[in-house]
Amino acid sequence: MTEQLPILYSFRRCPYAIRARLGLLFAGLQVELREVVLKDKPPQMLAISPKATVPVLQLPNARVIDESLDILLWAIRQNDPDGVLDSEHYSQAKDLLNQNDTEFKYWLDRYKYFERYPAMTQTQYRQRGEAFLQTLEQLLDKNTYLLGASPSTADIGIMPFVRQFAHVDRDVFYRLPYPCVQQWLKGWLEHPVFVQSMKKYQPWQDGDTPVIFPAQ
Ligand SMILES: N[C@@H](CCC(=O)N[C@@H](CS)C(=O)NCC(=O)O)C(=O)O
Repeated sequence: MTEQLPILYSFRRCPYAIRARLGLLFAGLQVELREVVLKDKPPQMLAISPKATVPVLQLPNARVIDESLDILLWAIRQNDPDGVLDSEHYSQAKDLLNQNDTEFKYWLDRYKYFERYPAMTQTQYRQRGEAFLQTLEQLLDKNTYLLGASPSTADIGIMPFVRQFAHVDRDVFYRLPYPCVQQWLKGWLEHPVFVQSMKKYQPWQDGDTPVIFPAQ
């Protein structure tokens, strides 16, 4: 009998979903992946998580985890061969993740969708977001990864958002005075785990053959 896998509702480009997929990959866990179209979310996902955001993880025991950070932590608490939980630095990681998910994400959305927020110019929004990049730059000036020589929850949880910030305008981003952040992001974009996390899947439909992520 095949073991029942957790089900992950995901959206390829969503930074929160990328965070969750990275967590699962670092933990070496497999899930059944259901790629979601945000404008047409499957009723099966809405039934278990009415707040209707991705990612959502449904465990075989029916428990539902619908916050990306909780999915990341759940995964690496099962198995953490690379020591990404790094408990010695976890409270620092938590602070950074909190800054990312509140302040940085706030300015990132405005920088990316500046037409919807006419109160300030796109450049002003970008400059507000850069305050967080400065914090990251100081950390990365000391270490290859945010909190040390190897990736931690902070790197995994934050890199998808810095990627999104950079991709608003790559030329502008790579001209900013944050060489360590630029180097760190480039390293992540080429990292085999990140590359694996970005594999493309067709949107899920009820009755499809289950997609196992990562494939064996
Ligand atoms: N706090 C949530 C936020 C997740 C989130 O906002 N995801 C976005 C996509 S990036 C979403 O699903 N938005 C709902 C929509 O676009 O309909 C988490 O960490 O999982």
